[in-house]
Amino acid sequence: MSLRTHCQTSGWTLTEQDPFNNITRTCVEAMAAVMGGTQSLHTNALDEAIALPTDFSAKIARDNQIYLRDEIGICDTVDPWGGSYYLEKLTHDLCHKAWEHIQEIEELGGMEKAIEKGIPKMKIEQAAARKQARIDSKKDLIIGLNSHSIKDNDKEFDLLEINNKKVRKEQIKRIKDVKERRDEKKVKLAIKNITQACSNNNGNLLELAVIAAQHRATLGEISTACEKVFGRYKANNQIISGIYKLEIDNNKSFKLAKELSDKFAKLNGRRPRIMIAKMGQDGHDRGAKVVATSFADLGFDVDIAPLFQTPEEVAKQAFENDVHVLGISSLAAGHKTLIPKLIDIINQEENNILIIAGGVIPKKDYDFLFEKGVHDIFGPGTVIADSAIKILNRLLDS
Ligand code: B12
Repeated sequence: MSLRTHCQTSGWTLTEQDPFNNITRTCVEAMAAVMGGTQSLHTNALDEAIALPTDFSAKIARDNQIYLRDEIGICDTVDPWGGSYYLEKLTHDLCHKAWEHIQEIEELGGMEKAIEKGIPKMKIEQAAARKQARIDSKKDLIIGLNSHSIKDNDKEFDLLEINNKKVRKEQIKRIKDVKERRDEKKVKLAIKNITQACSNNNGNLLELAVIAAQHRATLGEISTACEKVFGRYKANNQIISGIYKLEIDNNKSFKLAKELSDKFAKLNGRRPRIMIAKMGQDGHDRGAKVVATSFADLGFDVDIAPLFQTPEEVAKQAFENDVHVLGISSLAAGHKTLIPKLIDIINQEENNILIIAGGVIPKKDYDFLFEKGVHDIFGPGTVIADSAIKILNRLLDS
């Protein structure tokens, strides 16, 4: 049987600025997937960097596929690029680069060992920092963001808004209903079998998890059954340094931000200290990591909190570390509930902590957050050195 693949166009390439350009980006990426022979395709919506898609934006995304199939006739040819020297060369280079990575992992003793040592994570973070610096310094152009951008690019269209509190209530009710209807004895036994298999190091955990799920055990119960033996994986949060700086060194904003952070250090006897945190179920850490490593290169002392924190945990760490700035990176739409809660806790003690937010936060929510006490918000496409300049000026003014 030939290799069957599903492809999704990139969400990362899509911008908050000039969002209608995203339709073109998605179309080109979809075309590449089809030309590469994919059997199944997901096309992203134009509001990707703003919120979850609406019916309006999802239809345009879907129509991109129909357009390629029915108007362009792209599916009529089995291998439209067959025989292209250039494409063969690209494929060849890609395979060889991938093979180098595979060899490196093998030498480390396999993927499990490599993950334990934090190697794949570090490489991803290095690549992300390099890419961010290339965008920030305009070495890589993104139309509507760092090239051909217009001032008034906030075209109005409807955004999907989810009522988090309502969804939470509904989900809790659903779980309660499921628990009331299931056979508790069977669930307990299935869960016990998982824990036992973990501690005896025998049995097929996937099979046992499927059985537990069939008896309506929840994902939380299944993973807790394993956690009892294995503990919970804690990512090693090291901050890589030097990568952002290396790519952007000569940039005007970078230099100014560095000068301001040096000035702050001189005046205060210690470097500006920022803590980057993520709260709730939001696991999008690329932005938080990129910001952390870039701020370190800009002369900040940077603390990075573990993922999935509660507002209480974040506030505690911020006080303990005596930070000047608390930067919340929020991409999973928890900003209207988690950030105000955090600010309430922070305000219970006397402090001068500057609260900053970043990530996927729709513009229409900015005023709400400012009213709650957020000082600045930096959305997708932020040039990191520029955000640092703004933050440092605030610190120096206060
Ligand atoms: C990459 C990505 C993922 C990756 C994340 C990998 C990782 N380790 O980070 C994967 C594939 C795992 C993923 C999973 C999911 N994702 Co996702 N993801 C994205 C995507 C495409 C890009 C995010 C990104 O990395 N951008 C690049 C970084 C560098 O940018 P950034 O974080 O915005 O940071 C910049 C600025 O915002 C700012 N900034 C950010 N934080 C801070 C902090 C400070 C202090 C400062 C100064 C600046 C600053 O500076 C940065 C540099 O410019 C976004 C859409 C988008 N284009 O934004 C969706 C998106 C965030 N994902 C979304 C969703 C729904 C999910 C899933 C729930 C999907 C699912 N059903 O499973 C899961 C959730 C996983 C989880 N537990 O959280 C939604 C969230 C919807 C919403 N907010 O309403 C989005 C918006 C897509 C969409 N429109 O539907 N995702």
